[in-house]
Amino acid sequence: MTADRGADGVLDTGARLRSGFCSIVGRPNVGKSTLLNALIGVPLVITTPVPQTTRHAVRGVLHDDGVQVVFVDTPGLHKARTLLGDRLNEVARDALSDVDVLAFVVDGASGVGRGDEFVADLLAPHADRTIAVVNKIDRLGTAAQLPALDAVSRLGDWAEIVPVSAQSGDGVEIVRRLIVERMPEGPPYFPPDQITDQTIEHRIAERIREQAIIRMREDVPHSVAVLVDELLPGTSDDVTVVHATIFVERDSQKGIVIGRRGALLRDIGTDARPEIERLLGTRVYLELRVKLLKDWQGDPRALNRLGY
Ligand SMILES: Nc1nc2c(ncn2[C@@H]2O[C@H](COP(=O)(O)OP(=O)(O)O)[C@@H](O)[C@H]2O)c(=O)[nH]1
Ligand SMILES: [Mg+2]
Repeated sequence: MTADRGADGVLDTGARLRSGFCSIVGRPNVGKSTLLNALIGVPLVITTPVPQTTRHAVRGVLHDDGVQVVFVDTPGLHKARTLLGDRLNEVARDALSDVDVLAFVVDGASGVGRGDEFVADLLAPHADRTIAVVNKIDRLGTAAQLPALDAVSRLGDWAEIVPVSAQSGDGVEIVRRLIVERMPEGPPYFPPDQITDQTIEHRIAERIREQAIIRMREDVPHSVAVLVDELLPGTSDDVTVVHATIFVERDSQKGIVIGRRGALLRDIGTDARPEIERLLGTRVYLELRVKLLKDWQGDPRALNRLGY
């Protein structure tokens, strides 16, 4: 990851600055993306109840009084069943090396399981720079917290173990402070007004994908991918026209995403639009279409085209 540290000298104020990288890792659905949003205080990445929602190593930047932390949100580490799954694991594994701190997120409410042990084994060589974050404590009574912390402590020799609720914000400030403390001296990697390396097109596509997958059942969410085709100026200055395509893997899924008389597709657009308008700072005219990209999860060329 150090190879990407290309923005040296962006802000040469002469002051002694500290900066570094912190990867957020764990099995799927433990709350990694929710934690990233809480740590930087901006709803940067989508979070849903569907496992494997995150498909990229998204960087979210915390600017904190002379300290810059570049957080890397990662796909959940899991037993892959598809080529997409393999690539997601690869992305997450790559995020383990060359970072200053690792945040190992565990779902304290559902208990430690084999998925967590699998991740803990990968983290073992980095335990001394790993902060174990026991998440979802809002769903645990006080009495159940201690056993949860104990179970996580038995997974490895972690530098710290912190109970949090990424959703309510409880304990997040403690995690933020522990991470900020560990940042070495270094130049800022991003200008002060930039909070991510994601393009605007990608962020828009993610908002559409979020709205699509929360409406789908079973395996359909995993079959959905979204690309923004183009952003065009509208008829007036305060309107942007967004053309985007929702890809599915099987012909039968087209109808599922479109819904009866297009009702579902309309709902996806209606609910994604406010967030897209906030991102663009204009009103938005959203034109969505649904296309079949047959078996894309197992097709290297299709995966490349979709950016995975
Ligand atoms: N009760 C509770 N739910 C949470 C918390 N953090 C995340 N979640 C939920 O857990 C699910 C997965 O969260 P997400 O951040 O997408 O997990 P990821 O797959 O690890 O990135 C979502 O439905 C979140 O709303 C928490 O602190 N408490
Ligand atoms: Mg995620």
